[in-house]
Amino acid sequence: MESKYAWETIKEYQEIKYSYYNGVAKISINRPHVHNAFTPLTVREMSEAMELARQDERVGVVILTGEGGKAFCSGGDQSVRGHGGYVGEDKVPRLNVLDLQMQIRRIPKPVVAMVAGWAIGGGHVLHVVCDLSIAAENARFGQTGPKVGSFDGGFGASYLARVVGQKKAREIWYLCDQYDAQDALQMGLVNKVVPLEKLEETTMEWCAKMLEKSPMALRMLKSAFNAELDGQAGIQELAGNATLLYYLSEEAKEGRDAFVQKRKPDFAKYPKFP
Ligand code: S0N
Repeated sequence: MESKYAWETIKEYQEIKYSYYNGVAKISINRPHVHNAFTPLTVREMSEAMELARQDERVGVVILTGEGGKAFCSGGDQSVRGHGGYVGEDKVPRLNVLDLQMQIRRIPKPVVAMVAGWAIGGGHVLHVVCDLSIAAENARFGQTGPKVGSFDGGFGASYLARVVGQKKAREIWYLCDQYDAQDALQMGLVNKVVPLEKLEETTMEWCAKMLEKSPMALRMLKSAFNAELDGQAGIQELAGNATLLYYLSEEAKEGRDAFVQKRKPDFAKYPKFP
């Protein structure tokens, strides 16, 4: 489907597209012939693009999606699944999608899954770990692990259970059924369902709303939502943001300046809030 937005290609990749428009970075899996199943290379490219989006100061929101309108992502490419992971040109088996999941959670900007068609297996987990999911009416969701000899006991199980509840998450994994967009909306698995032809427009409208908001407030909220679930690693992320804010203060700069100027710091002038 033609986009009405003038997406600028930031970098050419083999298995994904990475583009930018108006504060939004779009990472799109470009393997529609296999419903956007991922190989180690797909994941490596997505990972690099996610890092580029993180470092790009123009980017406030990231969209994760798949090309073709028939699939968001159908998980790991079963044709290259080898002994201990997915095998790329270097013949090394990898489960590198787990690192990408962490990146999606850690990037201090909202990540929106724009889901048309299949979001299945490891592809389903990718949308689950995104901050928000907007689905087209043709979207279909599900896990296939126990059917095809795999499982994701990390975010794919525990975070899914936080999103839809324990009973529903167990049903999704144990039965390997497929759920339509309305089912997904009802169980809180997606934020909104729209006709396919409105998917990109609605996603961009949601992005525009977030881009109007305070980036620091969104950043703090994302790390706060994560902290509640991620234990010590979550606290580290939230605390890192607290340090960032403290570094911006005159009080913290006084400590730095005093050290550089080889004098005693004067912290007395800073307020001691009740
Ligand atoms: C999505 C399904 C239900 C769509 O069915 P439909 O519409 O009948 O289309 P098909 O004819 O089946 O598919 C069209 C073509 O696309 C190929 N294809 C589809 N999915 C894949 C895939 N995942 N890998 C390779 N090829 C795929 C079809 O073969 C077909 O090709 P042609 O036309 O040549 O015949 C249906 O396609 C389906 O069920 N797909 C498989 C879904 C699946 O089981 N995915 C894998 C699930 N497992 C994972 O994702 C692993 C999870 C994971 O990655 C992970 C988790 C935790 C820890 C580590 C890992 C890790 O492994 O990295």
